[in-house]
Amino acid sequence: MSQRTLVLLKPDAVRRGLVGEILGRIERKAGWTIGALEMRTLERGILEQHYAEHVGRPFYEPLVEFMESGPSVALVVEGERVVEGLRALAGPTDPIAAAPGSIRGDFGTIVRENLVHASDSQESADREIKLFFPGLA
Ligand code: RTP
Ligand code: MG
Repeated sequence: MSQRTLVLLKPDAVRRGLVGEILGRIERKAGWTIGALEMRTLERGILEQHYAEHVGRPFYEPLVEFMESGPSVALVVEGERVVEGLRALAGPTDPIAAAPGSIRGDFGTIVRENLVHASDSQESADREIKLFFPGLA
């Protein structure tokens, strides 16, 4: 079933020069395509909406500060089961627990600086795509 999902390459991925590596992994999956892509430093307003579910948690404020610390790359990925597929490609939140072969497992060590975001459900994907790409049909 073809789906769309919202992916962010977080500021650590951009700072470390991993944009090409991560985009390459996504593009090489059979039939998956990048439908929209933009690089920009995310502002607090969009991050507050994006991470609304985490408001009040101890990691929330440092997470937002990290996310506004430099440019991110936002993209929409389209294709067969991309919502589940991008979560699998990213690996679990904690990079040390993530298997080698996943993006977080291969490149991360710190929970906060875990390189990528991928929508966790179709409902989240629809909401996040509207938030980051309001002009997209
Ligand atoms: P994401 O939303 O970024 O795709 O990641 P996720 O679903 O795997 O993780 P989530 O629970 O939604 O947490 C969002 C992001 O917050 C940071 N985080 N830090 N204990 C901590 O320090 C902590 N826990 C979460 C991570 O950057 C995580 O991706
Ligand atoms: Mg999440």
